[in-house]
Amino acid sequence: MNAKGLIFCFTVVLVIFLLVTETTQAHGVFTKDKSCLRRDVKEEIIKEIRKRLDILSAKSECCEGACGCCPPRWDKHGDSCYYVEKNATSKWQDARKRCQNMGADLAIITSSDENRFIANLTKKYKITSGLGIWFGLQRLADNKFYWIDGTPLESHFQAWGQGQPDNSGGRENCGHMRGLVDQPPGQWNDLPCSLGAGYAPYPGLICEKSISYF
Ligand SMILES: *[C@@H]1O[C@H](CO)[C@@H](O)[C@H](O)[C@H]1NC(C)=O
Ligand SMILES: *[C@@H]1O[C@H](CO)[C@@H](O)[C@H](O)[C@H]1NC(C)=O
Ligand SMILES: [Ca+2]
Repeated sequence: MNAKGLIFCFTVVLVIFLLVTETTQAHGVFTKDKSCLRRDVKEEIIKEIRKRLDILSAKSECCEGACGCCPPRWDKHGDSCYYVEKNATSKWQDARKRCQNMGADLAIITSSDENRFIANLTKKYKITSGLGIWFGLQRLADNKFYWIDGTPLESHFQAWGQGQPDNSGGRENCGHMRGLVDQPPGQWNDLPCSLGAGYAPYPGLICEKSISYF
């Protein structure tokens, strides 16, 4: 469990602790030596805790056993939420803006596990076109690839399709994951960051943001 998860779970424990303290003080329920609670009071406290736990668990229904939530229509993996959109935009930069408008950014893929998860999402959302989905990788002026958080791709996880990145025509500066016509799923390719109108349906996109803890 990560730090945010711990904080959430700690908060739950704290709420229960405060509840017990408050209830016991309100009723003046300690026996003479102040170490034991009377049985009837104990039962009352437990009943109250159950009631409040029910409210808490109703509020966190979306979490399914974990201490964190993704908004509806987003998919959870690790500490992130992912949003896939089909036929989104011909321009990588517009795809990025779209993600940012949702408090996210284009996805950064750091492991084969994450790549497999996203490849699975291309199946779930039926991303069939070879144009696939834009993600958060771009070639910068030094001719090297960087993730949008500034991490150089070099010596990190990569999943290029065969013969890629080929920088075809010398202007393929943006990264995408191919759709299901290119098997196996999950292969990366470099594409021009701005495709002509004739390319519709356009590449989709995948956004990523951190799980939210309430
Ligand atoms: C991807 O899907 C396969 C088949 O449904 C499943 O076994 C696997 O656990 C999934 N991988 C990830 C990383 O989600
Ligand atoms: C893709 O999006 C464009 C522009 O929004 C739209 O005109 C076109 O019909 C869409 N194509 C498909 C297959 O959804
Ligand atoms: Ca290419």
